[in-house]
Amino acid sequence: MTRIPVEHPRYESLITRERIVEGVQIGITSKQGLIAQGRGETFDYLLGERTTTTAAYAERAAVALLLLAHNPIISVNGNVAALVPDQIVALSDVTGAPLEVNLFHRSDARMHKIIEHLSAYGASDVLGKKGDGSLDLKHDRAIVDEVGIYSADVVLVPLEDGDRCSALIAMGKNVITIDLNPLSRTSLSSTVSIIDNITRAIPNMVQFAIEMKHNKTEELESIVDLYNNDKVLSSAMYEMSETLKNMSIERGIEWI
Ligand code: PTJ
Repeated sequence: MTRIPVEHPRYESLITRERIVEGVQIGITSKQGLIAQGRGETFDYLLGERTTTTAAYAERAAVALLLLAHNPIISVNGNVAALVPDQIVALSDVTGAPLEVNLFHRSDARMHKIIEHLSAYGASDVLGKKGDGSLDLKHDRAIVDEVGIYSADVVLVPLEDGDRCSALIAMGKNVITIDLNPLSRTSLSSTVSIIDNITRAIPNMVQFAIEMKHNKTEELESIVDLYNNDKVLSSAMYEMSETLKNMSIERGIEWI
């Protein structure tokens, strides 16, 4: 890994890049995952590289859904495994939602390496290898475990590529997504759309889960009932336009 000095103004962003590159080098992240990360970075820049108030509101609602679920599951792909392996295992532990590896660029070798990688961070019984369930999709993300994603009532799908989210919604599930693009098919179709970088969203959710774990069922239900996903999407777009406006003004460019 290239040494990045902590004083570097782009430290967090550069370290994240190093993690994704390392993920490719050790065979857990796809090369396409690098491009996905680059796309995410652009939206994060527009968002001001911070968790907005409405993103935190969505993260709390997502945790409430996971804690209320009878059969929750957390889907993991190559980018998630490279960026937040420790925190995704922690979220699984605190919410009781198992992890299932589900890949767009699926191969036995990557499945195996990701499961090994998560196990090294303390995960046990990672699902995904069985592949005895099927979603209504024409690509390898259709391959799921019967006891996992297939039968889950609440699914957390970070860094999605779009159509799986719709397929899961069509099956009557509640779907939580983490995607920095508020206009992606994923964000537009999910139950709770978290418009935040996964590197901030998952640690935030771990903290919320620790705080909310002993809340009464009615308290969690009320968080979910009051949740408004359209507000989250429109607020993310507003925040992005405000960041652009403020940056323009700071740099002496007239905002018209
Ligand atoms: O590991 P695999 O084989 O399952 O492949 C995973 C990728 C991510 C390559 C695959 O799902 C893919 O191609 O995804 P897309 O279509 O590029 O979509 C990824 C979405 O996640 C985009 O809307 C990005 O803006 C967003 N994104 C990228 N990095 C982050 C992110 N959102 C939150 N945090 C990030 N770090």
